[in-house]
Amino acid sequence: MFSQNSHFHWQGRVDNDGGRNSYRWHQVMEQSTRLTDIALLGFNCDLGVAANKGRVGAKEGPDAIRSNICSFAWHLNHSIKDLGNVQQQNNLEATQDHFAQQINGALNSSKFVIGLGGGHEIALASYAGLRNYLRAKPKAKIGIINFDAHFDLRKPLPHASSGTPFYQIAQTCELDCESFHYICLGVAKGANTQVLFDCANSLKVGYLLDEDCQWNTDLVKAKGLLTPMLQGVDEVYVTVCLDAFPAALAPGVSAPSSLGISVPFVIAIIRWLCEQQASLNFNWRLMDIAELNPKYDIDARTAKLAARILFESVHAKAESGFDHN
Ligand SMILES: [Mn+2]
Repeated sequence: MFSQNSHFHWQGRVDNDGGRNSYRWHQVMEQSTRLTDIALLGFNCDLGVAANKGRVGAKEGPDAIRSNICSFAWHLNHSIKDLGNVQQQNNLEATQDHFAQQINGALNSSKFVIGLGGGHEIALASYAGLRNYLRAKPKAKIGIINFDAHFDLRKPLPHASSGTPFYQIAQTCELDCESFHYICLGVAKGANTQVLFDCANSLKVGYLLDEDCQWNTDLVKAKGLLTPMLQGVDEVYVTVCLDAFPAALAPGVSAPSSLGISVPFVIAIIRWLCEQQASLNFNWRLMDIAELNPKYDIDARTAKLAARILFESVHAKAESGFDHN
């Protein structure tokens, strides 16, 4: 059935010059299910990428991210664990269901959970995991922030894929009589048909084009777009599709972008998001990083970028505190 234990061996450089102050990620990573502040969970799946006619290989993404964060310096006084990988089955829905269950469990045993993709079909599973976790708070509204070149709002016709998760979430919201709160930052006009823009508009999706996610001045626009959504939701789920970044920085993805969005833009928004949790009264406890395809990576550039985004997100959360409203 599903393999859950990661075979991954956390190892790397060891400096013996400062006790805990010389620690790196591999030295603090726990591989247990005990309560921790932070948890990692891998999604070894690219069935959605294959169904979307993308180049497959993203199922090897989670361990490539781990390999590249192993020797990052650990500056925090918090606990972190690795819950291993949910393995791909021959059926996309079954793999997503299992990942959703594991995310639900991870949210019960950690305050901040990061999913490591895997294709962007991870988003449907992450959202379902968070929704199930929040079952005790049935009225909790979830807002989604997606850094992505693509809306991923295709209809699952004939199949669900890595291009359909947010349409599927919108359908779930409709069935549950909930409103759909979704903002996509980094949309490449040439990579999304007019049908997808029309769909985004009819679902009241907020978005910025890639050309508007480049500079410090663009942060003002992004914050202006995000603030009303954040004021109206209780929970935020953040998903980073690595194809949002330029191919020079992120060649190892299923569908590379030429222009892409800027890395400092994304890090600045993540930090700002953490700072806003208390004043705008929402919780951010779940994120994922999707679409790393090591097969097409060059010198582990994309995996290093994913590791940096993971590092920055954990630091930003730690600075704002892991406790929730
Ligand atoms: Mn995507």
